[in-house]
Amino acid sequence: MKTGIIGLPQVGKTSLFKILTKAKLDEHGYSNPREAHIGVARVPDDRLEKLAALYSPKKTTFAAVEYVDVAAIGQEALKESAFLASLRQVDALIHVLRAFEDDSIPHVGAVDPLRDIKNVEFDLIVSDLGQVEKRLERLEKDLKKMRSPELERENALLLRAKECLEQEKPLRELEMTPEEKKLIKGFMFLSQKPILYALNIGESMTLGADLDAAASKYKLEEVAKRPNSGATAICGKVEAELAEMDDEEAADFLQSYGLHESGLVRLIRKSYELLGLISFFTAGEDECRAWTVPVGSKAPQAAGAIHTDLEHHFIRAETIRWDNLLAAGSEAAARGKGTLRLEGKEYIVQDGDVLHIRHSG
Ligand SMILES: Nc1nc2c(ncn2[C@@H]2O[C@H](COP(=O)(O)OP(=O)(O)OP(=O)(O)O)[C@@H](O)[C@H]2O)c(=O)[nH]1
Ligand SMILES: [Mg+2]
Repeated sequence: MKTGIIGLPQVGKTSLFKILTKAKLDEHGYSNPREAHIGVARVPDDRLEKLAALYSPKKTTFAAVEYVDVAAIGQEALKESAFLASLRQVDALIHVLRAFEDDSIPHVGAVDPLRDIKNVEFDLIVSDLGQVEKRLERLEKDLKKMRSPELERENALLLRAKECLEQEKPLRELEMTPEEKKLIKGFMFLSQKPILYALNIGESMTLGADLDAAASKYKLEEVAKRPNSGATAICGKVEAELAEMDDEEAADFLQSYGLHESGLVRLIRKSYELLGLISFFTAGEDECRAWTVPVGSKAPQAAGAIHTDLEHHFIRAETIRWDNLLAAGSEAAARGKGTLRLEGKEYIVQDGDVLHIRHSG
């Protein structure tokens, strides 16, 4: 799963990328400002940590999200094929928004995240519209030569997409059936990707409260409620300092700002939710591990995330919710209490399930 970090120039994209992925980018990394940086962040999960405390495994493996940091967005950048290519391949976007005051760092006018959202959204829409129009022209020619139901379906759908874009609405707001989504998947439209707006706010002594209030202060509540959209706030400056500290220091530091957790934890979790992903766990003495599957996955599909053989030879899944397992203290005790149960091929895996796959392979 890949998430692209986008935004206007100098809003803090690369700073956020570095703290998310703990990447050490040397100055050479910037020699080509259009080059995308790619890194991995683990998805924080205290449920997994608690399971690991119960099993004391040799290894604990967290789920991971990949982040891509691209150059500042704009009409010009979106005409570059390398820039477009690195952006098209992502599954979701984080749009970093300038909300901090700092006269030494230039910005297009005063701090106004809602205006920036509209401008960047417009750029994404224009890029998609160009692509739709090009394909429609081609389809028109092809349909003159030969009518096929397949081409006609595509044509009708792209006409709807065009209408949506012409109303300056992103494709993530266009209602589509699963078949239609499949039909246009190949275009990798930018405005169709789920988006998380991340306000990069300034430092303050009341940071905890400021982070909570940021979305409403900058009037993002409405845009965050739209389909496949969300909003969160971080303070890049404080997160950068946190990233340099050990756990104990970091905990003290967070407390001094009135914070329970790093804003980063919230941001990673939100981007995971936005993608419609859930975690299930496998737990044992060798390894405790979090696995990622889309919401609504059935047990064999979850088994397949571990290993394709497990999907093919799936028989049943011993299933228990993570907190029930912790409450019971062991699988044997949970079986005795009846909280550990056997589920079949039609079982829809729930976020937080601990699974033990029984297979015939
Ligand atoms: N005051 C303040 N400065 C910040 C913050 N985040 C980033 N900056 C500064 O803003 C400048 C740009 O930061 P980057 O992270 O490189 O921004 P970017 O969006 O990647 O910039 P481009 O890739 O050039 O568009 C740097 O000088 C940062 O130190 C913040 O939260 N507060
Ligand atoms: Mg950058």
